[in-house]
Amino acid sequence: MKITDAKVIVCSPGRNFVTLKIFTDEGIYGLGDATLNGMEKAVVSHLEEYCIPALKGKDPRNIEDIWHYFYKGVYWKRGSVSMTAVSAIDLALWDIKAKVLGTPLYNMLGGKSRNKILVYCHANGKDSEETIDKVGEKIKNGFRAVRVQSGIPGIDHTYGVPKDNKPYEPAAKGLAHEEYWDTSKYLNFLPSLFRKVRDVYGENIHLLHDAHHRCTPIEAARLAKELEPFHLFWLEDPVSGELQEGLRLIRKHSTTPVAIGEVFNTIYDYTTLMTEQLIDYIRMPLVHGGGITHLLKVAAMASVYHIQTGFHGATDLSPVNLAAALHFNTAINNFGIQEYMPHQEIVNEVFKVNYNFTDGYLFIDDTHGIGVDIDEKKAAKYPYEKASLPVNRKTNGTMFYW
Ligand code: GCO
Ligand code: MG
Repeated sequence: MKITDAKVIVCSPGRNFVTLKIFTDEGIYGLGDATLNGMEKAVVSHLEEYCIPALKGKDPRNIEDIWHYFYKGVYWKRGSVSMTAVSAIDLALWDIKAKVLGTPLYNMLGGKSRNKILVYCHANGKDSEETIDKVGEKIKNGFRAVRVQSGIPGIDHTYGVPKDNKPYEPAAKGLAHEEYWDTSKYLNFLPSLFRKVRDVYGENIHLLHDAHHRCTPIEAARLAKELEPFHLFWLEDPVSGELQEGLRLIRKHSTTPVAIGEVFNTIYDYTTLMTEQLIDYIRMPLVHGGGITHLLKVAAMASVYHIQTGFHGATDLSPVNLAAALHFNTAINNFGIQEYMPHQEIVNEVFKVNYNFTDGYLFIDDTHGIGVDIDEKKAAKYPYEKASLPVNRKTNGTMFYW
């Protein structure tokens, strides 16, 4: 069996998606997600200029070898652009292999460890009151785990909260706009928000929160400690992703579980965090973390330390990634939770999906392969539109983490 060609499909049904389609001489093709929010064209060019020419003629069944060809074989390795490209290739190859063997992907990964995938959704409001109402709506819609983000008194615009009443979407059209941030206002506000949420809804719902990389280690330690009485399922990205040592200080002070890694790309970003048992959940998604091939290794190493998966699943990861993640989550033993930010309806015009949400869980059907298809004619109706993530400054103008 041979790879005859591959192409990159860029479309923007409400937001940008990059999809890799790999063709074989047996007429079977595979799909991979290659979306890197706000940096889409960098991945497109990496795939088109460097990866696709090298893929042609290779046997798509040799996934491990092809993975290492584009990882070990490449001198300038790692980094989000090249790892997103590697991930897309990997997903497409697993899709092809499962289609050739006539089975849903989870069967190739060890079969079913569970029948349904626990997910968490996002609730956000402009202030505590609205946020608490939104948590209630999510519980009513069947969710058993809710990420809680709220506008903060004295800060104009907060991560995770839309300006209008639309669903939250991280990137906005055009160039990056600037936001302003005040950590002390955030730290003073957040524990009181969670106290109110627990007072209203009790302990019978999982609560999560994303600090989105904005605390110093000691601030993060304070936050994790003060949130401890409210029993979070996890506190996400309490310190910026690149500062692994920062997690030590949080652990010293608190038992609030920690999730990290949506901006990580390889197992090497995790080794210290795992061996020192500094985290509880792996956030690195298939689409940016080397696909199935690499995440199988990350999950296996994590399992040794009783660390579970909780993959990133924002709207900027396409349905191809989400479906692949559901197969992965179905199969591995140390699955924890999956983030689920439902795509807008218009996305389902372009992507035919094989999962559905019922009562707090996502279910994946038995379509062979990853099970998602793309309608290229429909995709062509929605051409790429430049969009960017915001940049963030402290209120005194200093550049900060977004
Ligand atoms: C999350 C994330 C997202 C990211 C977004 C960036 O936990 O879901 O932090 O909201 O900010 O995916 O593109
Ligand atoms: Mg996050």
